[in-house]
Amino acid sequence: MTARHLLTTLCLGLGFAGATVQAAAEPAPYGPLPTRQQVDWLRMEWYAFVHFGLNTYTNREWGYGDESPKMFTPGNFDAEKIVRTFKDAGMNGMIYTAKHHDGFCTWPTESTGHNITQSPWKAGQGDVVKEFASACQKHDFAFGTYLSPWDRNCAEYGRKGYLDVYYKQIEELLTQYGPIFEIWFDGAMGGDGYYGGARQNRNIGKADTYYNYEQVVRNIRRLQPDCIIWGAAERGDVTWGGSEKGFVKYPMWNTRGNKWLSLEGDTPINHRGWFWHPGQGGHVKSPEHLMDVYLSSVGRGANLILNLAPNRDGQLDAADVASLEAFGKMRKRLLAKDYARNAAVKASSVRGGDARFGGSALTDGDIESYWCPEEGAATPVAEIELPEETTFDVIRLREQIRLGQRVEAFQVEALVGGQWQSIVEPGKPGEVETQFNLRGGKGHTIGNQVLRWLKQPVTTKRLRLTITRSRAVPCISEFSLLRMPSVEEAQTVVEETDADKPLSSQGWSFSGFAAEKAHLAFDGKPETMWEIGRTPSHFVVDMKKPVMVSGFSYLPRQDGKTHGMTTRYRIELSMDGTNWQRVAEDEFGNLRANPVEQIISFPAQKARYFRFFSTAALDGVGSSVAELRIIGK
Ligand code: FUL
Repeated sequence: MTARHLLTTLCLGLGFAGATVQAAAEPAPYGPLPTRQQVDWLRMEWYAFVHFGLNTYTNREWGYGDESPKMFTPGNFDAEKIVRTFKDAGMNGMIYTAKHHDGFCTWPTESTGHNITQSPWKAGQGDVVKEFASACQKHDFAFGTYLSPWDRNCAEYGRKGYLDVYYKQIEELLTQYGPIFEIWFDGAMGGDGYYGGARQNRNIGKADTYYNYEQVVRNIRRLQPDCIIWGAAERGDVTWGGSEKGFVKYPMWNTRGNKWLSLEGDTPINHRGWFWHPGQGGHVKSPEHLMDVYLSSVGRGANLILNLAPNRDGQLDAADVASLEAFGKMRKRLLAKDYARNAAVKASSVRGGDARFGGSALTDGDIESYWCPEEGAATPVAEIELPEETTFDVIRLREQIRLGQRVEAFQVEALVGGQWQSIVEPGKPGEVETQFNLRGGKGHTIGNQVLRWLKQPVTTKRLRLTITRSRAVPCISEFSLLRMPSVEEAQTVVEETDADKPLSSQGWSFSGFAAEKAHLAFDGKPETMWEIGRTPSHFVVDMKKPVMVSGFSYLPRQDGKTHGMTTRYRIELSMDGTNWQRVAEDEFGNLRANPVEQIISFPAQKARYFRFFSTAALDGVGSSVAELRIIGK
């Protein structure tokens, strides 16, 4: 790092704090911490719930347990089509009710005869769990399952005998269908039911004791350590959001007692209920309502599970799908452009004066880096300066939850007409939002993320974020400015997105082998090349500032010759040009026959320097690159 660069970094990172150069240690974790799995889970944001079983055929929400499996005849069930619908909408997984309270198992279980082998569908050879699990795996989509503890069919329910049945079911689901990202242990317990013909009311007492959730959780951790456990009398990782309307209360703490326990907001997309019901078409929730649900679950720091129920034919309801698609587009459009990205930030206080904890972490798009003031800084302020006057109406903040949840209240102000105006009022102790997000909500907790929809759009160049109350020194990873689209706007193509794209090479410099020719690989002209008479060889690109790099493209020579085409490459990234990290290494196959652009992506990483190695090439000793593009944002 040159002296000038060091100075620039410090000025940007520390702003008016002024500081000496020293490395400060990360702040000590505070309170209960999430597991790695809980952090990964929170980043999934939202996924689908699928209620589909015998209730689909009886127009009921809870089956009694005496329904005939013969009714289950979803002639046009197409798991892949359903999964694609979810994925296209931007969802990140699905959870299927493998067994609901009626006890009907939709996979060929050995635990009970009341299962799918008794259904005429696929001549008793069907397995809904398997079809969903395989479709999810094929489409790289997370798959989870709901297995009702309450079983109104089983004769042994309420007695010890049922536990063997239930544990067997858990084991089958967790060992025969690949990775399960989440398993639901519903809270509805005991009551009247068929119970093998007894038609009784069965009370199980304390669910935690009867099901022995302690042991259940231990078994699941053994079978699938990455599986998130929902419910299980709060012995799991996640618990109920508190309403089946989809919102969670705000402020929202992921900490309950001395445990990290996140919330999941759950709701069906259709007002008629969790299962499909005849004539439900007119009862679908509107895309605007779904946005409210989203802002009031994900936007309060929880996750959202949104139910879509297949009909008797096995297909999703057209009206449900239309609303999901419209909402999915709104969400994508909302998140597509962060108007604060790369904005300059001056922080009133920075931990140990270390640029690593400087304010610029708020706008760097890197969810891991964070702004951290000095311990004891009472109400630290980060001032954000946008390159130009910008209009927005949604503010998003994220905490670095790896270190625990800390912030109790924050305020956002904007400089409008020379006056500082409060656009998110700081929350006061005791205030609670108990319903859907109302525009103009206050700034309480942050957690994984908080989305605040302003009363009206604001146009400004300068903003101020103040952490007004925090349980420990705040660690804020992101500050974003977004714009809420209307349903209609969201239908149109998103033009300005923050999606990864080839970066402009303007101002970049090069070093390494034949460095003077390296710019020819970035000039947009395939006929001019970086070329060198040796392999392995490499060149280094200095992008002049850290960017998030997530891939690159390589265009082999297009002049009809093949020698020098790189057949093995390696990519390394660095922040300082000295310490390198390998991010990709592989082969470019079939270039001789088909010398087309090769596009490679890897997990996004912040870097200022990019190093391209040609470690093997075609026909001889040399290497060449007609065009290379670095992809990122
Ligand atoms: C509840 C159940 O009783 C409902 O039928 C539904 O499955 C919902 C997701 O959970 O507790």
